Amino acid sequence: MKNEPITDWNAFLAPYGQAVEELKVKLKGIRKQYRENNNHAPIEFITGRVKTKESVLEKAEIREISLDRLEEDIQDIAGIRIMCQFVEDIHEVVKLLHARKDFEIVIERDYVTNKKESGYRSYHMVVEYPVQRGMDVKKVLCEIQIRTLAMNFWATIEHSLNYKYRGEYPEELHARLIRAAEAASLLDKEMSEIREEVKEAQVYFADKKKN
Ligand code: 0O2
Ligand code: 0O2
Repeated sequence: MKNEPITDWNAFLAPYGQAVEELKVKLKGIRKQYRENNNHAPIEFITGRVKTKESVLEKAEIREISLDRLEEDIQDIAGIRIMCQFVEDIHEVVKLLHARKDFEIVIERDYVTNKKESGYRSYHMVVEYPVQRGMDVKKVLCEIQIRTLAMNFWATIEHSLNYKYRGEYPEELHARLIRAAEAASLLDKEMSEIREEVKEAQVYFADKKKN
C-alpha cells in the first residue's frame, strides 16, 4: 500500500490510533509510578489525537506533500501532548523518553530553549513507534509535544486565532500575542523559582489524602 494513494482511510489511520492509545497508557504509567513513590510527577496530564483524513489532506496540500509520501512526510498524524507544571519537568520528561526502549526518537526540536518567531515554546520529538497489528509490526511516526501549562495556554489560544488569520495577524494583535508569550515565559520563570516549595506542598497533600 506504501506507494499507492490511500483507498481505505480507516485502515490507514488505525495504527496511528493504536499508537496514541498505547503511548497515553504508558505515559500515564510513568506519572502513576512517581505518585506511588510520593514524588512530584513531571507529567501533569497527557492528551492525544489522530489527525482526521481531511486534516491530513489539507496539510499535504499546503506543504505540497505527495499522497504516496504521507507516512514519511507528515510526522504528526499521531500526536501526543505532555503537559508539565515546570520547565524543569520538561527536561526530566525528555530524559525519561530518551531512556525508553519501546520507540526510537528520530527528530528533536527544542523550541523551549529556542522559541519560534511566533513566540511558540514547546519541546518536540518525533518518534518511530512499533504497533503490533495481528502478526505484523507496523512502525508509525508520532509527534510528542512537551510543554508547561503556561506554554499550553498560549499555544491553544494562538492556535485558535491562527484558524481565523492564517498567520497574517493585524499588527496590534501580533504585538499582543508576542507580549502574551513573554508573560507566559515570565510566569514559567516565577513558578520555577518557587517550585521546591510547590512540590513539597503537593507531595504533603497527596500523602494526607492517602491517609
Ligand atoms: P487523568 O488521569 O485525569 O489525566 P482519555 O481517552 O479519556 O484518556 P482524552 O479522550 O484524550 O483522554 O481526553 P482529553 O479531553 O484529551 O483530556 C485528556 C486528559 O487531560 C483528561 O484526563 C483530562 O481531564 C485532562 N485535562 C485536560 N485539560 C486539563 C487541564 O487543563 N488540567 C488538567 N490537570 N488536566 C486536564 P484523563 O485522561 O481522563 O485522566
Ligand atoms: P496541528 O495539528 O493543527 O497542531 P517545520 O516548521 O516544517 O520544520 P513542522 O512540521 O511545522 O516543522 O513542525 P513543528 O514546527 O516542529 O511543529 C508543528 C506543530 O507544532 C504544529 O502542528 C503545532 O501543533 C505546533 N506549533 C508549531 N508552531 C506553532 C505556533 O507558532 N503556534 C502554535 N499554536 N502551535 C505551533 P500543526 O502543523 O499546526 O498541526
